Amino acid sequence: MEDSKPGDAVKERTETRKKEPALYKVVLLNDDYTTMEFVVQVLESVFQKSPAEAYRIMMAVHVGGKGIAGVYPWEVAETKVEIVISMAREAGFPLKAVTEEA
Ligand code: TYC
Repeated sequence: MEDSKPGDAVKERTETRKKEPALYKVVLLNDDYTTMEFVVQVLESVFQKSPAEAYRIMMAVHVGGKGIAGVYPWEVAETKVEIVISMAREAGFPLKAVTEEA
């Protein structure tokens, strides 16, 4: 059998590629319409943040455009995004949340 042939390197890379990341960030995005109070309430109720930490994260998003609400396994992160979006739409706010690889 020959030592190597085209495709071998690709096959090796495929078999040894890194696993999918286990954890995902839930990222809140800033907007001009969602109230600060609502974002703090979401951070306390959905992400179990203390009032002080919730305020700190909200202000980081307000000033910097985005911020991390928490880091979770994929299904938990996706569910929290859905909860945030549905709470926001229910309250009439355009607040956005997305997941990112941690
Ligand atoms: N920028 C908003 C305001 O001034 C507050 C806000 C903070 C909105 C964080 C969204 O993810 C957000 N009312």
